[in-house]
Amino acid sequence: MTTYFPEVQKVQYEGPQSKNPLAFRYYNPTEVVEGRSMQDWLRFSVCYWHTFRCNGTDPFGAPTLTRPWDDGTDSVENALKRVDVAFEFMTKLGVPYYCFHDRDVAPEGKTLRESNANLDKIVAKLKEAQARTGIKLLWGTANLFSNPRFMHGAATSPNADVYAFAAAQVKKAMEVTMELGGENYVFWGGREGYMCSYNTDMKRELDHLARFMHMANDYAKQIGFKGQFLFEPKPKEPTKHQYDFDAAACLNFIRQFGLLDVVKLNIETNHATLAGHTMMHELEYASIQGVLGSIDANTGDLLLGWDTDQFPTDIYLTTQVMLVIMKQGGLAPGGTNFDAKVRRESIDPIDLFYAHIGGMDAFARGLKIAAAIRADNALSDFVKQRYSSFDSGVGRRIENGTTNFTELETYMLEKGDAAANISGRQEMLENLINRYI
Ligand code: XUL
Ligand code: CO
Repeated sequence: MTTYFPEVQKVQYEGPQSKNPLAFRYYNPTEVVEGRSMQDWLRFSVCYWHTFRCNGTDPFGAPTLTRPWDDGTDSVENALKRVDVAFEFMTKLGVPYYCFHDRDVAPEGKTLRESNANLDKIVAKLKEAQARTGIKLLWGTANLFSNPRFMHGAATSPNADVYAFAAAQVKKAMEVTMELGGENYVFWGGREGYMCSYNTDMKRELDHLARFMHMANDYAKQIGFKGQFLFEPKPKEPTKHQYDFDAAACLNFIRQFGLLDVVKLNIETNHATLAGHTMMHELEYASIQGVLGSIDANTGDLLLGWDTDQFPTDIYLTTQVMLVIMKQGGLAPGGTNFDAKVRRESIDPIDLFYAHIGGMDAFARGLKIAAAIRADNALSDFVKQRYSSFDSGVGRRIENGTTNFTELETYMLEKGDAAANISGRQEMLENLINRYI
């Protein structure tokens, strides 16, 4: 069989002392952390779009990543060959999952019928490759943003025909996701938002989007698709006002339109930071409300203001992420999807391996560090103590709803002033985290 990465063997765990750049130093899939294997905690996934379709274009420059296996066409033949490339890459890397948009895996045709037929051809091959390698589909999704027909949005377009096209496309993408055993289905509202208030009926657009989600849910029930639906919050880029701005905006929409049992969130680091949040904030906010479903693992650049989708290598970041994920007992059926791309200057196929190995090792370290912090209750004891005034007396009555403003006033009139505050100890806690890192 042709090999597309002849210089790479199956990537092995060699331990922290290894200097081999094509080995894991921390990710040891079967190693048990808090009673669960690393692979089950982390559920890594490779994304098809950045890893196998990204060609290094940017707004100023032409493709730099010309792949030896790619003939430069968007043909079905090239797409079929790409399946072999993808499964060789993922097998050698040792990831259990992958994800795709419909248009990443198969070329769009001139009509919807032709596009669906193209997709069917590739899906048949993906199914074979999954059976052969044991690699599974974490999620599927539909690309409702690249084609010019979606310039005004998809489910929020003012053009009812575009809405119908988007519905048909999601219907098909959901069918193939189900056919491939996909465990989730993602909705990233690429152009579900707007650029200009003067030409926008925001109420109608949001109502239409809600109808879309209910129809998607009805169809999932109709065909027996059991995958978890996930919204992926993002504040801007491409539109100025994205309706799925952040976890809070998504949750408000989900609640307002009765979708709480239907949709959870797929939270992405670079999207969190574009919204002015930390990833840990977004994860915690979603998790405490029971809607943290999955993550897109990447990172932005501190100095650039757009979605750079870089591979995560920062141990503080991965530790913070894993602290929240472990607190909620894991992500399944979600996972850790590397929605990340190599820089356009990293032009060799082997750079795809370095990038993913680095990301996986960073997460494995984050997992182990978070587990050590948790084993010592290093943060949780402090936080518990910080709120202990709510464990008895007036605090207890506030929490269990057995007091009121009049009683609280009487209490404070008698006492005269609140008890003295205690230090938040931020610096001590930052030092403590450094001890574990
Ligand atoms: C875009 C983005 C998407 C979604 C899937 O910023 O993150 O690739 O993950 O549509
Ligand atoms: Co993403």
